[in-house]
Amino acid sequence: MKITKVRVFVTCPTRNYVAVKIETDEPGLYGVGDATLNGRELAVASALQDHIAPLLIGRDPDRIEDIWQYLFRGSYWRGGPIQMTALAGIDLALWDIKGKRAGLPVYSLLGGRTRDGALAYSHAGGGEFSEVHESACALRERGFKVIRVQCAVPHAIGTYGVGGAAEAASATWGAGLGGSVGDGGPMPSVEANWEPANYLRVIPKMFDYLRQRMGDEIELFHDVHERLSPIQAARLAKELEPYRLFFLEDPLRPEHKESFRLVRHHSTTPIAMGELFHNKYECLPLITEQLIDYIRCDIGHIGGITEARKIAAIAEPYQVLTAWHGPGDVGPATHAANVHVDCAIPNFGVQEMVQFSEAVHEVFPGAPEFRDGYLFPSEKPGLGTDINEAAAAKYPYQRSYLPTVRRADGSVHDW
Ligand code: CS2
Ligand code: MG
Repeated sequence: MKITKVRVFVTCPTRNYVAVKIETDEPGLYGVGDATLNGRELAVASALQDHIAPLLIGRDPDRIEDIWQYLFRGSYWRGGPIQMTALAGIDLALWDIKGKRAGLPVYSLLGGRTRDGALAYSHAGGGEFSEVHESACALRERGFKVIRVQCAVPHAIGTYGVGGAAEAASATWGAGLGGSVGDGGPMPSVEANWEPANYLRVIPKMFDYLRQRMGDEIELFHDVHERLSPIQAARLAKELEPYRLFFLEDPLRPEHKESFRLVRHHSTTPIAMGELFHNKYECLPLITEQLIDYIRCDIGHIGGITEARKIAAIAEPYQVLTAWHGPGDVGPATHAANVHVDCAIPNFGVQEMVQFSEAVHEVFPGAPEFRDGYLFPSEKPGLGTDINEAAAAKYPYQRSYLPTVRRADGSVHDW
């Protein structure tokens, strides 16, 4: 069997997605992968169509690991989000082909089910604690047993995880920093006047408010989003101990791996990290030193299923569980890959999910099913997702960027 065509799609149903379709010389046999990288979609699309696609024509799609090694090491310049997202798209499409060829869902190719479904979580947020509480209760009503909670930060204009806040901030600050980019596209939205001290004061109060009203049974956690210094993260993790978080996510920037030792030294709050790593090597110290409890890589940014199952295997003996990244800015094929891997490994922890819009479901049918707090992989051969090319063509790319953050003094901070 041979790869005959590699086609790349950039489409914007609700938000931009990049998809890759690998066609073969077996009539009707193709695979679809997701290669979406929020804010750098066109760079990944170019890496795929201008550099990687020509290298794949004529190769045997069955040789997934060989193609992975060839694309990861053969380019010499290895790693990084753009190349690893492109590689993930290819990898997912190849696993999709292999499953279709075998007549088996991908979880079966990976060794078969280790669980009926994957415990899922979604995002609750709000400006005020009462809004976060209302949002969390709505998710609990829908069956979620694990919920991420984010609230506004006093004096900040816009806050991560509080819908629409960053846009509001850019209305105030974006214009002040130049309202549009070179081709007239929208300036990245700006969260402004964000101060760690204000953040560190409000988060323990939010959990106190929620625990008093929701009790101890519901599993709650929070995403720091890489915004704290090591000692600030250690302080927050320690102060949150009484609220028994499921985990505290991304306390530090990915460049500060050694500093996780400081956080670990000061607190028993479970720690999660990983969405900003781009391959198994970047995860190693946090896993082998047991500095984290959950590895949260994004399967769509670390090179796909082939790499994810290795990361899970590395983590198993260290009792680190998986919690693959699953936000709205990776496509349904990555979400499907998440759940196939979740249901075929022994050390699964929890799976992030989002509710896709009707437009996304139209372009990319087959996202995993959510029932009573759990996600279930498709039983169809392959990943179970697809691309509706005609629908994709209805939604052309729209320039957009991730928000940025500035401190009170106007300096850049981590979003
Ligand atoms: C977040 C992401 O879901 C999460 O854990 O960290 O939503 C992240 O902000 C986006 O993927 C960035 O594009
Ligand atoms: Mg996160």
